Amino acid sequence: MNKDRIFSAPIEKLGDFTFDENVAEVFPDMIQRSVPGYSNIITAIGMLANRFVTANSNVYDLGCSRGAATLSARRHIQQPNVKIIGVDNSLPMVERCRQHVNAYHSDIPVEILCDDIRRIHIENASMVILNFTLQFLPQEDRLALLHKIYAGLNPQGVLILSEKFIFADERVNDLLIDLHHQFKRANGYSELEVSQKRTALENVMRPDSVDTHKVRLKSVGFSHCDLWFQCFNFGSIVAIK
Ligand code: GEK
Repeated sequence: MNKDRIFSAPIEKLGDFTFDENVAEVFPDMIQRSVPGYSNIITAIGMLANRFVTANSNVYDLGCSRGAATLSARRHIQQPNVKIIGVDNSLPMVERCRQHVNAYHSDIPVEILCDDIRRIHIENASMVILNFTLQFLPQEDRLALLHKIYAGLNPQGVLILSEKFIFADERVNDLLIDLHHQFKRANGYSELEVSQKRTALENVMRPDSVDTHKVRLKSVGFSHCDLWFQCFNFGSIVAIK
């Protein structure tokens, strides 16, 4: 696996973080070393796919990157006539995702679209995965996307929404941010890497609180929703139509 060294040397003009060729190349290493609980969530997405995906339905993986969640879901789906649609607007990610997905044999077809998740149509879905993607949309676009997901889900369909969170209690918020940085340091990132990445992400990634997510999910109509996983300031919410 190619190692993420993107922010290891001082960068004079630190621009906004983008999912370009360099990031796509090292992405599996980057996300594994940066997101606490990432592997647990990927594993659980397989378990949830096994429970929720129904025959003759679609599964959407929105912001699929290199396809980790798609592959985990595909490995565990038992129902016939299911199709998985992965979507990402980064061409370098999409190219690697298609290669990666094709490297494994399965009877379940996967289509990887290079498109903006705000533009695609969602229909006949039994499962929609937003694994660390919603946080990259402008805050004003999040509600409309969730409305579209809700409308495209079948009754009893599930949305898995994994995000970085902020916390209203400042003391707790600072503690969890600090523990996240300690996690990154323990995974071999230097102080410089942690701080340059944080600056690059400042304008690009705007986390919401768990409460904000829950209120929004209820407002679009989800009957049931709650946090099913948390590690420091990262976690995942399950919402059922
Ligand atoms: C995983 N889910 O490994 N339309 C389409 N794609 C987008 C958009 C958009 N508007 N905005 C961002 N992306 C993956 C990890 S990464 C999370 C998801 C992270 C894409 C972007 O190109 C990137 O590939 C992905 O969302 C976010 O389970 O890097 O922290």
